[in-house]
Amino acid sequence: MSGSGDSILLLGESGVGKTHYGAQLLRRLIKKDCRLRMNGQATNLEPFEAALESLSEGKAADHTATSIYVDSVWPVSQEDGTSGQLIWPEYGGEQIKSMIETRRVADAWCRRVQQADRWMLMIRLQQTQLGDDVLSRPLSDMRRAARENPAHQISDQARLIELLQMLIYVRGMSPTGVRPGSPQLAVLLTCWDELRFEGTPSEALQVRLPMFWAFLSATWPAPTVMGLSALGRPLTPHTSDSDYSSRGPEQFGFVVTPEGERSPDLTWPIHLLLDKQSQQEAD
Ligand SMILES: Nc1nc2c(ncn2[C@@H]2O[C@H](COP(=O)(O)OP(=O)(O)O)[C@@H](O)[C@H]2O)c(=O)[nH]1
Ligand SMILES: [Mg+2]
Repeated sequence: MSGSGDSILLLGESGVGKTHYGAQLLRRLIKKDCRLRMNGQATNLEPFEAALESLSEGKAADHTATSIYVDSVWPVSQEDGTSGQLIWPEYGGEQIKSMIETRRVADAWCRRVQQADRWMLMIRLQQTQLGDDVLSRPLSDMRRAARENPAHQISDQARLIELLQMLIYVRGMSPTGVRPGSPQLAVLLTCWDELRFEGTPSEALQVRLPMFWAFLSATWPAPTVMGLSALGRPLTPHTSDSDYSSRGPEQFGFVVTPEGERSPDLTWPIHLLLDKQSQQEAD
């Protein structure tokens, strides 16, 4: 970890779990029993306060307002004593959606993309749908659908590829693959608890989003794919889960490592991303 700001570009459409992960991560950092721990005074915690409070009551938090973008600055250290500042953003995920839909990257986002050397893309597989093809929908059906003329929508896989391609362009990366100096990318499959998938996270991605996986692995050699369940189980905003509030939110949530093992250490994906970057700098 370098001494300067270790900013992570957190990418995720709305509803993938960015806010809840931020709140759970913050609590783990403060509790200091994970690989990464808070080492000083964090600033700009306001965006996470409501979520922290709701989780303590065993409830899910409300949705983040669209226009918000706030960087929280968290001074963190690792077990080996290295320290740095983690810059963790909080924003309404609709900003990413409109980026894809309008194919325009706002100036502020261009700067973030150019400056951050670590990108973390959060995908909630339950929220994505595979487009129909001849296997899932016979051609006779397709012909009927064409007559009915439903509005054309690009598939979720194509949207994610489009997003990465836009970021690669803004960053000035070679579209044919990662070179030294290119940002590290980790894909986090969120709400893993609702997936009920037995294999590793990259297997889940290959099964559920094969075209996106093909693009990802052609662009980033050996991309890091992890699973995340920030909450550990579903919560609702209005009914309190009494077990959750009595045991405390820090007892819940887990990460699935690229090898498919579960770990309660929610700081693991950040640790891995920071470590990969330092390895690349050392090479
Ligand atoms: N089952 C389950 N639900 C989650 C988890 N993390 C977040 N959620 C739910 O996913 C929804 C969106 O989460 P949120 O953090 O607001 O997403 P954001 O829009 O990306 O910030 C909320 O209803 C949460 O209760 C999780 O680990 N497991
Ligand atoms: Mg949010």
